[in-house]
Amino acid sequence: MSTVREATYRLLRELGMTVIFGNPGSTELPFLRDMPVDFHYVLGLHERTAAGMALGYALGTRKAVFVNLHSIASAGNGLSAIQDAWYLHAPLVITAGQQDRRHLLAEPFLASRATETVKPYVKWAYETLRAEDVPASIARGYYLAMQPPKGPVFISIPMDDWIHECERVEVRAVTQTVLPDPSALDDLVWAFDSSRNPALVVGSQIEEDGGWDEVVALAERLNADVYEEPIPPRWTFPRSHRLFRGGLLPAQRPLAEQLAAYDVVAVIGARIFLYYAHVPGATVKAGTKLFQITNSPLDAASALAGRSIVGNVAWAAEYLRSHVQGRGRSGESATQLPAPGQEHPITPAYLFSVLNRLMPSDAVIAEECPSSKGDLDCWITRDEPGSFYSVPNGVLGFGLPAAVGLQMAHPERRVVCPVGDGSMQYSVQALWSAVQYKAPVIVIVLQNSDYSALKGFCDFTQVGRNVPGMEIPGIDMVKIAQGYGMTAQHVDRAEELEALLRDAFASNEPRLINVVVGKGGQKCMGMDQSVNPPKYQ
Ligand SMILES: Cc1ncc(C[n+]2csc(CCOP(=O)(O)OP(=O)(O)O)c2C)c(N)n1
Repeated sequence: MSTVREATYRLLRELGMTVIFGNPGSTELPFLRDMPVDFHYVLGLHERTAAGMALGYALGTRKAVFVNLHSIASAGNGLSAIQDAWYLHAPLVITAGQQDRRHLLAEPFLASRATETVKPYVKWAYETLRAEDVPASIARGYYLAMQPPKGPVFISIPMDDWIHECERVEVRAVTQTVLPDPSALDDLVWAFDSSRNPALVVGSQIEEDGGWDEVVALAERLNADVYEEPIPPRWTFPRSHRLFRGGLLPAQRPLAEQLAAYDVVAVIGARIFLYYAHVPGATVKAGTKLFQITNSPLDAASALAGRSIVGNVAWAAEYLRSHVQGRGRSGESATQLPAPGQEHPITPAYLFSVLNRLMPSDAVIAEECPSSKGDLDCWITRDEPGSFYSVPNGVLGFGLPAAVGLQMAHPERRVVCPVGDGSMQYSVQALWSAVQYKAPVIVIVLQNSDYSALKGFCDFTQVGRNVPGMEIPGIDMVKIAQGYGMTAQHVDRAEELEALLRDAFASNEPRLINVVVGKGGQKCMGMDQSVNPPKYQ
């Protein structure tokens, strides 16, 4: 027999979860005391940051990560990162302390209803009924978190549980690959073989299932045009590939128009479809045969049209590649955009074109720059797997902690975080963690001193500009970063930008560069008024 605490550390070690991201409080201290020396505790000064770094670390390592939050206090503060993990299918095993169960009924200070609070955004929310169930609950949470579609689980643990006696829990082998139905894939093979003009839509689950190479090989065998899913939280196809056609627009009618020329469309590893503005229209043009391959039964059930095939995306792509007939294609060369010039104020397009030229080819981008997304999409090319991550469900605060967690997961790659001056404020404390844990992330703040994306949405939907809370003047990002101990620089002249970026890449330290850019928001997620957006007035 051992204590619950000892049995838990043994289990965590055997499950490979020896890096713990957290923010502590009184209800976690009985667990955290005398942490074994082979464990590494990563402190986030705010729970959005702690859970957000864990999310980045889970995405980078492709393994489950253990998070220890503080009762309802932390579960509430960390909820936006938990929902990011839900939408990104990131396996987080999140625990939080509960008050001592011996006086819980009397609602003591810090009594927690955290399980009810997080429930919609986790695969399992549980409070241990008996102290000796703690290790077995964590083991169950781990297996569930790792089962595709992966995702977060949440376990609330009363603080008196850790000192009880319990049996050790044996780690079991639980397989994680669920194969799609070959007869359903044969129907898609037949559809491809009889198609005039097929297209693929690639989505984030390709990376989850490790299917990058298989999907590229399938696209090349079909010689099919390839589109990225709308508002992609990951890029899952080489951007400079001859078959790559860019991203789909996140609204019904314009998206259907983008796909109108194709008679067979296979959506691989994405939802059908993620929309933003409501622009009524068909999902795809009548007559287009639509298929979805997804590792998520939920996404299959909620698809708006088409035939859904549930199972491992990499396996499906390899099956399709080896069964479809190869197709030819007459050569076309991609049109080259003229390089953006130096202007004052600096344009996001210029910033990204210079960054793209200077970044190592394996650098990783964790992006959160709402109104500059379009420019980033145009000018940043990444051709390697695991190179791009972005906000999965529009809740800001994702980018910076994700970048720090990704950098910890990839010490050999450089992580760059282009982030809006507004977005930065939702999780700014991650700067401190980057410094303390020597994660050499390069943070590029796009300072336009307003919420440009929201102003753009005002124009797009004809709400008008008479809306409060759109300006954010007077933030000194350099001083804030320096206050957290980070080297930081400010630039507002285009001709000075390149030298600063070169210097950041040459150094092996975390760095913040605050770039004053022009106001954005001329388009709404790549869309202008020609798509007939809704009017809210
Ligand atoms: C947590 C959260 N709060 C508020 C919003 C609404 N929102 C969407 S875009 C945006 C502006 C962000 O500003 P910034 O990062 O400076 O980017 P910009 O729009 O200027 O490009 C806001 C506040 C949100 N999506 N998430």
